[in-house]
Amino acid sequence: MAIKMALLTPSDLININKQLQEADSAVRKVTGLDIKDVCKALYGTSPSSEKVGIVPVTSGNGIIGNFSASLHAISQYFGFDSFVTDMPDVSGYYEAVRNGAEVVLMADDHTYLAHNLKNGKIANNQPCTGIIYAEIASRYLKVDSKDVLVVGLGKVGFPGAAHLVQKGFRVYGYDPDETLLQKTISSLGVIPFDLENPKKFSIIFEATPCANTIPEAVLSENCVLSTPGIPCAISEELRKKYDVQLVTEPLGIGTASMLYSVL
Ligand code: NAI
Ligand code: 2YC
Ligand code: MG
Repeated sequence: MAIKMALLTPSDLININKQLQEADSAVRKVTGLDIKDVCKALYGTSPSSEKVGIVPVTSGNGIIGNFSASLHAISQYFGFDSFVTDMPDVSGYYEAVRNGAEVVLMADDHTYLAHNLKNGKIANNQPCTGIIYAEIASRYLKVDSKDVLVVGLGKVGFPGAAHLVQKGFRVYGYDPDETLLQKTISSLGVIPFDLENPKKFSIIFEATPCANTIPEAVLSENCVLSTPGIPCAISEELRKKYDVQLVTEPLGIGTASMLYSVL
């Protein structure tokens, strides 16, 4: 059975530095912190030019254009000393270690990891992404309620929902996959969100590979939508109509979360 894999495309990653700067200013507007501060608050760590070796991987759908170059730009943006190996795969891994990498960054079609060779810590992009986007949403300065809506309860959404429960929010969740919804209700105590009698939220966290997953009825004026999902969960037209504070970025925020979590 062909698993529908949500893979990045080179066009998602065009001008990653500009995308990172725009995302950083959105995070600052919503939380008063920049992405680095949010990572420091989450993990209690700060980089000091650790050497990061980025290894391209040819398995499965193969190397994605701009992916390694984006990881390099992202690592530098967050204060790491990164390099991309000339060789991919096993040879690239050997090259990274021989050239002094303290942390290795690499991804096949299923797992994107950061591994700190010095302290043994290892991070997976999916939970790290869910947690940091949930954390950003939870720090909305103008929020006046403990209610939060989570749309999409998969490999990124479920860890994000768990993080919000741990932070003491009243988490409403929705996913068309009944098994995932039931698992989230029983294991996290998440309240199933009923699309038939919707309510408005000021904090929404979405993690799906689909567009138009946020019904207009749940949007409140100036609400936060924090979403790693590709494509974007709401149209620009709907975003404008409610002046939604949109926090979204294709790879860098999740990567920062991974790197800070292994220091
Ligand atoms: P997943 O497939 O594990 O989970 C997605 C979930 O969304 C599924 O449970 C599915 O039932 C649900 N869903 C689909 N349509 C929905 C709808 N209309 N309403 C509510 N839920 C709906 O995928 P995963 O790994 O959690 O990734 C989610 C998205 O995040 C993907 O688009 C992926 O490319 C993206 N992503 C982005 C990253 C970033 O840094 N921006 C990093 C990692 C993933
Ligand atoms: O260029 C390469 O080294 C490729 N093997 C990279 C494959 C990454 C596949 N994963 C993804 O596109 C998504 C991203 C959102 C990050 C995590 N999964
Ligand atoms: Mg990201």
